[in-house]
Amino acid sequence: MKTSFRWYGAGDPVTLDKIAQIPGMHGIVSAVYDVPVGQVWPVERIESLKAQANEKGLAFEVVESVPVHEHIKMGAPDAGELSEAFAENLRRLAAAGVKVVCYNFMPVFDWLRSELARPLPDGSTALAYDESAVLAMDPSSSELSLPGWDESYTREEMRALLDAYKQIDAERLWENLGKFLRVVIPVCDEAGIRMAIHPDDPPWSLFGLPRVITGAKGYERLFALEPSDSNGITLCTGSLGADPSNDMIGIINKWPRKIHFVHARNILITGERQFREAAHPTDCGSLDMYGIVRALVRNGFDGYVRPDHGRMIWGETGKPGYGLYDRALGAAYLTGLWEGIVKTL
Ligand code: DNO
Repeated sequence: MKTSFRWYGAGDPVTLDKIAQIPGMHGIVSAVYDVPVGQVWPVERIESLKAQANEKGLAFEVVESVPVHEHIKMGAPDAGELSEAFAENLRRLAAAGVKVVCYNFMPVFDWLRSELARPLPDGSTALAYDESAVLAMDPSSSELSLPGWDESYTREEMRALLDAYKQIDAERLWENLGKFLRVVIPVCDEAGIRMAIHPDDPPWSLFGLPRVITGAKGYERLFALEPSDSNGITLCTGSLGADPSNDMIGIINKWPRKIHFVHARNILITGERQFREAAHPTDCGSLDMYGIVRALVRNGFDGYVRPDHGRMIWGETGKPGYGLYDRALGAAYLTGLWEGIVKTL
């Protein structure tokens, strides 16, 4: 396991120095955040991220995310050109030593939550999701923008986008994903870099927008589109786990070579389509974190794992889900779990 930590760049209050002090930390997960979606990242910017990480003894081998332009997802006339630009980004990242690129194919919205800071009995706060509260929001309003998102739209842009997606059902989205992968996967194979699609979060459709990467059925179809192992996944336990019918251990056992990146986090399911995020250990939530990590170890997984969203604890303030303390505790828990499982195999 290569333990990794998401870093939002120079403005992130969680500095590289702090990340480097977490025991067992292999590297950072980051991105060039200020180049508009669809444009190629300047080589100097990629190199600078790498240099900053390396200077602190951290690797920079995972990018999260290279965002996929909405025109690619909706199959607009410039989708081919935009996919070529994405492929050029992959070549540049591979040349800088990046091994894995996380991306998603969710129309319009990335991950969604209804609350950023739900107070928990122990005085900490956590992100939470309640479907009725989400559906009560106006999708074209700024209420629906989350601080961890890679981009946000103006109200007008959002309306136009939602309108354009009325033509796109799940089948069309699959077709467009297939076209995109046919451009980028051969480039990955050649350059030695792997694509790791992030599951839809939550793993079901919302606001009439299709979501297709929601569990085993979706993975079956995804892998059939491009059988190369470069066409792989980010196993995000918290995203997939929001749907209790997702058997994550089964997914790991079935497709171990397709898992290039793991987002390990726990959630507590509090009702039908309701959950709140929890501390990482198994006993704190609804997911069998031990079983998941054990399945990874047993299948010889040797890829990148990052603790995912943490609660806000010890009075920390910052980007919801992306503070230092609870994610660092998560990293330490995962490292211990890993060591214990490996040594008793
Ligand atoms: C949420 C993250 C996602 C993820 C993207 C990948 O915290 O897991 O925003 O980065 O969906 O493209």
